Amino acid sequence: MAAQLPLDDIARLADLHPKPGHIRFQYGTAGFRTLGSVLDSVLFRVGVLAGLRSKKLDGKTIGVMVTASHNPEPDNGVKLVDPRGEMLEASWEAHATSLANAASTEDFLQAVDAVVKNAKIDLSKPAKVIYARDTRPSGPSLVASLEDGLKAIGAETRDAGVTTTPILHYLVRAINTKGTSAEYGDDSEDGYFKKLSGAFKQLVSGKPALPPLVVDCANGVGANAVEKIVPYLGDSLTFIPHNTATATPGALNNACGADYVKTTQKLPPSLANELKSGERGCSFDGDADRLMYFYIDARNQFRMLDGDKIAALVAGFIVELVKNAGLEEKIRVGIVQTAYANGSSTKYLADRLPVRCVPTGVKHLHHAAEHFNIGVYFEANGHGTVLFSPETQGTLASYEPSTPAQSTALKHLRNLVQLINQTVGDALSDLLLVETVLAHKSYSGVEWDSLYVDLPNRLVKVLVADVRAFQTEDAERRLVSPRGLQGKIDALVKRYEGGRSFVRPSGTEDVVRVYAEAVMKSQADELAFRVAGLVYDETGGDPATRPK
Ligand code: G16
Repeated sequence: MAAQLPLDDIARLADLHPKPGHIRFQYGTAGFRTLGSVLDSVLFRVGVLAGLRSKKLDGKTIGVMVTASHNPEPDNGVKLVDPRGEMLEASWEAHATSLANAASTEDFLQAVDAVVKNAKIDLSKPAKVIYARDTRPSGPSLVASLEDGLKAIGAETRDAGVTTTPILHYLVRAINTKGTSAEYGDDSEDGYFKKLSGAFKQLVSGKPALPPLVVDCANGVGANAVEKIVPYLGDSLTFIPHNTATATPGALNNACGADYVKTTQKLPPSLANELKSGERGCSFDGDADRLMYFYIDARNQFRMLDGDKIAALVAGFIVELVKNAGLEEKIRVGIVQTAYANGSSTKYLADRLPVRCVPTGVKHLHHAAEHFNIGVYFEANGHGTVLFSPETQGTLASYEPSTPAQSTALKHLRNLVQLINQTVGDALSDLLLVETVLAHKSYSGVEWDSLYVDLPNRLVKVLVADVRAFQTEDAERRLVSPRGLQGKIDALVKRYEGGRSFVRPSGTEDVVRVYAEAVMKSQADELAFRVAGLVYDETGGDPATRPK
């Protein structure tokens, strides 16, 4: 007889985690994300879903990360990680949303049954799930709800404890590739730190040591990762960690971290006296999957080096290595960006490499990057990585260089494959990548920054009555609804030299985002606020939240 769902177990435990009646949950850009206090039922149901996903994939291990990343401390969230360490396959997002919104236990059982039937899940298969959480105060109780869900579906579980999102992604891939030709690394934090630090030390060996690096850990879980990797790095790199108060209530992402730096285009106040002219630093976000760099220029001004600048730095370095290795004809390097990429970065990169624009969200960038032999993807917010296709990794492994220069470049490329966390954006791995390039090029922030000059830009949020009224096309560069609004934006943009602006609904917050750029800062600011005004006037909202 075919295996059946353990309906009694599921029902009994589901009764302990009722859905709040008034909320509709949506599996969005980065999973479910909202106030931690309303997520109990969602976590239970995600536990059940993770078990089903594993069964569907023949017992491969699925990851579950409990985090709300850059969002404020009271928020929390949860996302699923597929066996290769990637974001959950898009077709399962609808299953996640339907399970999360079932009104009662009975409805939930029906929704689970529908997923089993729709996805043709063989329930006799094993279910294996690994999970982790960031440092948010709501984490422990949400993990307990998740564990109930995993128990209800009978999953075999592994608790990875408090760790970064990219380490959880790494662990998922390491577990699922163990003993195969695609083995990714030892499935432990120790394995992760050894892999990254080993490759980094090889890459910078013989190069003059860079000055110590100030790291703003956003008072989040990245602080733990930075502390742990220090002994592995030895004297190859010195960190000066800041904002490491993971246990201080309210400190997480508060006036610090990658999102603060990107959105305010300012140094976190806590670093005000830390950096002198010419010195560089960087910021992680709350779960350490984003990285922003910055430095203080000769006039003592803060200068930001965002995801676009990281993409330009890294892509240039990789292209050079590919050429020096004599692999230009075999390996095609490409870039993936979103509409948020600064117009100057797109121009700089498109003059040198193929560039693709996709909608916001790592899953979109990641999949587009897989189409290149080496795909470099970074969102302007600092979320990104580099993917080496399996064929390219094979080419790098088997290629026989004909000169010492080719041999050196090849060795560096092979080490980059080890250094870079290819499952997802990883602040720590990306930091080591950036430091590698700076060491090779003998660049300070100044030379790096001068690759191209950013167009002044501004990002603002608008609180509207219904975010779902906003729909986009053309990789989120144009609105299709509310009808008529895009025409008004176009008319406004035309009046600004070098003007560009777009409007999109956030997938992680209940807001609409407005981006604008122009040749002058005052014009970029004005354009952003005028477009925000159009959005506000079109849809209405709480007058207290009118963009100022
Ligand atoms: C998540 C996604 C990113 C996205 C960001 C903001 O990041 O993984 O791809 O850029 O949200 O998305 P939105 O503008 O739709 O709110 P994170 O670091 O919060 O997980």
